[in-house]
Amino acid sequence: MSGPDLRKAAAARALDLVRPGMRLGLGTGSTANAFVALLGERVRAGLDIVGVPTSEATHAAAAGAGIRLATLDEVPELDLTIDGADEVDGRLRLIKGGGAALLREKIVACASRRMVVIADAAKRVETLGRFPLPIEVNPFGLAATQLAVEAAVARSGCAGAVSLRRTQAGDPLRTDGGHHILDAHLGRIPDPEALSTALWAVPGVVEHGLFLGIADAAILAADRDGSAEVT
Ligand code: ABF
Repeated sequence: MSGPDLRKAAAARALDLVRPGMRLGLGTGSTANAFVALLGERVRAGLDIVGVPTSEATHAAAAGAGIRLATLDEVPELDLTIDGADEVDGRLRLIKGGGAALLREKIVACASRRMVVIADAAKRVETLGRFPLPIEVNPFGLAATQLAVEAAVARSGCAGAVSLRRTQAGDPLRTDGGHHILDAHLGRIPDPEALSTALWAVPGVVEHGLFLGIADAAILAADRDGSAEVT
């Protein structure tokens, strides 16, 4: 099975969790997009829910699918958020932010009673860190913040380079919130909680892509002899 088929299988299973009247956080990325597309079909068939998107891209996709949308200010308490991830470990700790939407994703997930991850089972890892950790930073004092992030990374037992994410045109990437992203290429993160605490202590860090104690469940789809095994 192809990656898109696996993502769609995970998204379809997540749809089973949706009940009429729910206030839903809508994630970002291709797997979350698959969920939004399937949810849109249900909505057009009469399901009444309201969605809070985690990015401008998801806002556009969900609006195009006919989903009724609200801001988190209008609906500050959500029942369920469905979102993708870049890595998930055995304790449901995540790396997110490959799509540069981590800040809104974390705010929305934390405003939800439940957060469920949907992903290709290839995202499951023993130890977080093979995927570069995205760190969202304020543009002011970027060079100083990068140095402080590098020191925080080293203090928390990690090693590796930290780089500024750029667009294809070579410009520093801007998130929906107008911030930049530093990617920490660490290989492995032996103590995610220590790294999280160390990064939060850096003034220019707006948020980081370690989601610790936030996800309640993960729906992972793997290829089993040509069909999707969803667990
Ligand atoms: C978002 O999309 C991000 O937090 C994560 O970086 C990414 C996963 O994308 P995909 O589902 O396309 O693999 O959930």
